[in-house]
Amino acid sequence: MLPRICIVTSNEHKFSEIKEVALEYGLEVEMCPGLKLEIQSDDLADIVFKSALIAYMYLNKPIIVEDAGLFIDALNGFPGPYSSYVYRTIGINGILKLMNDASNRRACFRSAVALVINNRVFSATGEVCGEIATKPRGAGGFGFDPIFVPEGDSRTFAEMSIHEKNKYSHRAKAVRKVFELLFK
Ligand code: ITT
Repeated sequence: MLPRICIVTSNEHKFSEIKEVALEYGLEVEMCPGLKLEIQSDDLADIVFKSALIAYMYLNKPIIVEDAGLFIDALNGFPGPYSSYVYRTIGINGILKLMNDASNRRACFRSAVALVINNRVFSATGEVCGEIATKPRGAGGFGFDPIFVPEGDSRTFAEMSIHEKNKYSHRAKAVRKVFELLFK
Protein backbone atom coordinates (compact mmCIF):
# COMPACT_ATOMS: atom_id res chain seq x y z
CA MET A 1 0.00 0.00 0.00
CA LEU A 2 1.25 3.49 -0.84
CA PRO A 3 1.83 5.91 2.02
CA ARG A 4 -0.22 9.07 2.44
CA ILE A 5 0.89 11.89 0.13
CA CYS A 6 1.51 15.40 1.47
CA ILE A 7 -0.02 18.11 -0.72
CA VAL A 8 2.33 21.04 -0.21
CA THR A 9 0.02 24.05 -0.44
CA SER A 10 -1.60 26.69 1.71
CA ASN A 11 -4.64 26.83 -0.56
CA GLU A 12 -7.51 24.72 0.83
CA HIS A 13 -9.46 24.81 -2.44
CA LYS A 14 -6.47 23.47 -4.33
CA PHE A 15 -6.08 20.75 -1.70
CA SER A 16 -9.76 19.72 -1.99
CA GLU A 17 -9.54 19.55 -5.80
CA ILE A 18 -6.40 17.37 -5.68
CA LYS A 19 -7.89 15.20 -2.93
CA GLU A 20 -10.90 14.39 -5.09
CA VAL A 21 -8.64 13.17 -7.92
CA ALA A 22 -6.42 11.23 -5.47
CA LEU A 23 -9.51 9.38 -4.17
CA GLU A 24 -10.28 8.23 -7.75
CA TYR A 25 -6.92 6.42 -7.55
CA GLY A 26 -7.44 5.16 -4.00
CA LEU A 27 -4.70 7.44 -2.65
CA GLU A 28 -4.77 9.12 0.73
CA VAL A 29 -3.59 12.72 0.97
CA GLU A 30 -3.02 15.33 3.67
CA MET A 31 -2.52 19.07 3.47
CA CYS A 32 0.98 20.34 4.32
CA PRO A 33 0.80 24.14 4.41
CA GLY A 34 3.63 26.64 4.73
CA LEU A 35 6.33 24.53 3.07
CA LYS A 36 6.10 25.73 -0.53
CA LEU A 37 8.88 28.09 -1.56
CA GLU A 38 7.78 30.61 -4.19
CA ILE A 39 10.52 30.38 -6.79
CA GLN A 40 10.56 33.17 -9.41
CA SER A 41 10.55 31.84 -12.97
CA ASP A 42 8.55 32.30 -16.20
CA ASP A 43 8.12 28.54 -16.39
CA LEU A 44 5.53 26.79 -14.17
CA ALA A 45 7.19 23.38 -14.59
CA ASP A 46 10.51 24.84 -13.43
CA ILE A 47 8.79 26.42 -10.39
CA VAL A 48 7.13 23.19 -9.23
CA PHE A 49 10.17 21.02 -9.87
CA LYS A 50 12.37 23.18 -7.64
CA SER A 51 9.69 23.72 -4.98
CA ALA A 52 9.02 19.96 -4.90
CA LEU A 53 12.67 19.00 -4.43
CA ILE A 54 13.08 21.47 -1.60
CA ALA A 55 9.86 20.30 0.13
CA TYR A 56 10.87 16.64 -0.29
CA MET A 57 14.32 17.24 1.20
CA TYR A 58 12.67 18.96 4.14
CA LEU A 59 9.80 16.49 4.75
CA ASN A 60 11.37 13.28 3.49
CA LYS A 61 7.99 11.75 2.67
CA PRO A 62 5.85 11.55 -0.49
CA ILE A 63 4.78 15.00 -1.65
CA ILE A 64 2.91 16.77 -4.42
CA VAL A 65 3.52 20.37 -5.40
CA GLU A 66 1.26 22.14 -7.88
CA ASP A 67 1.60 25.56 -9.44
CA ALA A 68 -0.90 27.19 -11.76
CA GLY A 69 -1.58 30.36 -13.67
CA LEU A 70 -4.10 32.08 -15.92
CA PHE A 71 -2.79 33.01 -19.40
CA ILE A 72 -4.96 35.59 -21.20
CA ASP A 73 -4.50 35.92 -24.98
CA ALA A 74 -5.46 39.61 -25.25
CA LEU A 75 -2.88 40.42 -22.52
CA ASN A 76 -0.11 38.40 -24.22
CA GLY A 77 -0.27 35.64 -21.60
CA PHE A 78 -0.46 37.92 -18.54
CA PRO A 79 -0.71 37.20 -15.59
CA GLY A 80 0.65 33.66 -16.28
CA PRO A 81 3.20 32.56 -13.64
CA TYR A 82 2.55 35.81 -11.73
CA SER A 83 -1.17 35.02 -11.20
CA SER A 84 -0.92 34.76 -7.45
CA TYR A 85 0.66 38.23 -7.11
CA VAL A 86 -1.73 39.78 -9.65
CA TYR A 87 -4.74 38.23 -7.87
CA ARG A 88 -3.56 39.71 -4.56
CA THR A 89 -2.87 43.16 -6.06
CA ILE A 90 -5.25 44.19 -8.89
CA GLY A 91 -7.54 41.16 -8.44
CA ILE A 92 -10.46 40.10 -10.61
CA ASN A 93 -11.71 43.66 -11.14
CA GLY A 94 -8.26 44.78 -12.28
CA ILE A 95 -8.17 41.99 -14.86
CA LEU A 96 -11.70 42.87 -16.05
CA LYS A 97 -10.62 46.51 -16.44
CA LEU A 98 -7.59 45.49 -18.50
CA MET A 99 -9.95 43.43 -20.67
CA ASN A 100 -12.48 46.27 -21.14
CA ASP A 101 -11.89 46.81 -24.85
CA ALA A 102 -10.82 43.27 -25.68
CA SER A 103 -12.99 41.46 -28.24
CA ASN A 104 -10.79 38.35 -27.96
CA ARG A 105 -11.61 36.97 -24.49
CA ARG A 106 -9.80 33.66 -24.87
CA ALA A 107 -7.69 32.47 -21.90
CA CYS A 108 -6.19 29.24 -20.59
CA PHE A 109 -5.40 27.99 -17.11
CA ARG A 110 -2.20 25.95 -16.99
CA SER A 111 -1.00 23.72 -14.18
CA ALA A 112 2.28 21.97 -13.49
CA VAL A 113 2.48 19.16 -10.93
CA ALA A 114 5.41 17.29 -9.43
CA LEU A 115 5.01 14.16 -7.29
CA VAL A 116 8.11 12.98 -5.42
CA ILE A 117 7.95 9.52 -3.90
CA ASN A 118 10.74 7.09 -2.93
CA ASN A 119 13.36 9.40 -4.50
CA ARG A 120 11.55 9.41 -7.86
CA VAL A 121 10.01 12.48 -9.47
CA PHE A 122 6.86 12.26 -11.64
CA SER A 123 5.81 15.47 -13.35
CA ALA A 124 3.10 16.58 -15.75
CA THR A 125 1.23 19.63 -17.00
CA GLY A 126 -2.44 20.26 -17.73
CA GLU A 127 -4.39 22.97 -19.52
CA VAL A 128 -7.97 24.13 -19.91
CA CYS A 129 -8.94 26.93 -22.29
CA GLY A 130 -12.07 29.03 -22.37
CA GLU A 131 -13.17 32.65 -22.06
CA ILE A 132 -12.98 35.50 -19.57
CA ALA A 133 -16.55 36.44 -18.58
CA THR A 134 -17.55 40.12 -18.70
CA LYS A 135 -18.44 40.10 -15.00
CA PRO A 136 -17.83 37.75 -12.04
CA ARG A 137 -20.37 34.94 -11.51
CA GLY A 138 -20.66 32.29 -8.79
CA ALA A 139 -19.59 31.90 -5.18
CA GLY A 140 -17.56 28.68 -5.30
CA GLY A 141 -13.90 28.00 -5.99
CA PHE A 142 -11.08 30.50 -5.57
CA GLY A 143 -8.89 33.01 -7.41
CA PHE A 144 -10.04 33.75 -10.93
CA ASP A 145 -12.78 31.07 -10.91
CA PRO A 146 -15.66 33.63 -11.02
CA ILE A 147 -14.49 35.01 -14.39
CA PHE A 148 -13.37 31.82 -16.18
CA VAL A 149 -15.80 29.89 -18.42
CA PRO A 150 -14.28 26.66 -19.76
CA GLU A 151 -14.91 25.60 -23.37
CA GLY A 152 -17.89 23.20 -23.50
CA ASP A 153 -19.83 24.88 -20.67
CA SER A 154 -21.58 28.18 -20.09
CA ARG A 155 -20.93 28.38 -16.34
CA THR A 156 -17.88 29.89 -14.67
CA PHE A 157 -15.72 27.59 -12.51
CA ALA A 158 -17.16 29.42 -9.47
CA GLU A 159 -20.64 28.20 -10.46
CA MET A 160 -19.52 24.55 -10.40
CA SER A 161 -18.95 21.97 -7.67
CA ILE A 162 -15.40 20.63 -7.22
CA HIS A 163 -16.47 17.47 -9.04
CA GLU A 164 -17.73 19.46 -12.04
CA LYS A 165 -14.66 21.74 -12.12
CA ASN A 166 -12.42 18.64 -12.03
CA LYS A 167 -13.99 17.40 -15.29
CA TYR A 168 -12.41 20.37 -17.06
CA SER A 169 -9.65 21.76 -14.92
CA HIS A 170 -5.97 22.19 -15.71
CA ARG A 171 -5.13 20.94 -12.21
CA ALA A 172 -7.21 17.76 -12.37
CA LYS A 173 -5.70 16.94 -15.79
CA ALA A 174 -2.12 17.39 -14.57
CA VAL A 175 -2.73 15.45 -11.34
CA ARG A 176 -4.40 12.56 -13.22
CA LYS A 177 -1.39 12.38 -15.59
CA VAL A 178 1.00 12.19 -12.66
CA PHE A 179 -1.01 9.36 -11.02
CA GLU A 180 -1.13 7.51 -14.35
CA LEU A 181 2.69 7.73 -14.49
CA LEU A 182 2.93 6.49 -10.90
CA PHE A 183 0.80 3.41 -11.60
CA LYS A 184 2.29 2.66 -15.04
P1 ITT B 1 0.03 27.55 -3.08
O1 ITT B 1 1.14 28.31 -3.76
O2 ITT B 1 0.10 27.57 -1.58
O3 ITT B 1 -0.14 26.16 -3.61
P2 ITT B 1 -1.64 29.52 -4.44
O4 ITT B 1 -3.10 29.87 -4.33
O5 ITT B 1 -0.66 30.64 -4.25
O6 ITT B 1 -1.36 28.30 -3.44
P3 ITT B 1 -0.67 29.11 -7.17
O7 ITT B 1 0.56 29.89 -6.89
O8 ITT B 1 -0.53 27.83 -7.90
O9 ITT B 1 -1.44 28.80 -5.81
O10 ITT B 1 -1.76 29.91 -7.97
C1 ITT B 1 -1.56 31.14 -8.51
C2 ITT B 1 -2.83 31.92 -8.62
O11 ITT B 1 -3.45 31.59 -9.87
C3 ITT B 1 -3.88 31.66 -7.56
O12 ITT B 1 -3.69 32.48 -6.45
C4 ITT B 1 -5.16 32.00 -8.30
O13 ITT B 1 -5.39 33.39 -8.23
C5 ITT B 1 -4.84 31.60 -9.73
N1 ITT B 1 -5.33 30.24 -9.98
C6 ITT B 1 -4.60 29.11 -10.13
N2 ITT B 1 -5.39 28.05 -10.32
C7 ITT B 1 -6.66 28.51 -10.28
C8 ITT B 1 -7.92 27.92 -10.38
O14 ITT B 1 -8.06 26.61 -10.51
N3 ITT B 1 -8.97 28.70 -10.29
C9 ITT B 1 -8.87 30.02 -10.12
N4 ITT B 1 -7.73 30.67 -10.01
C10 ITT B 1 -6.61 29.92 -10.08
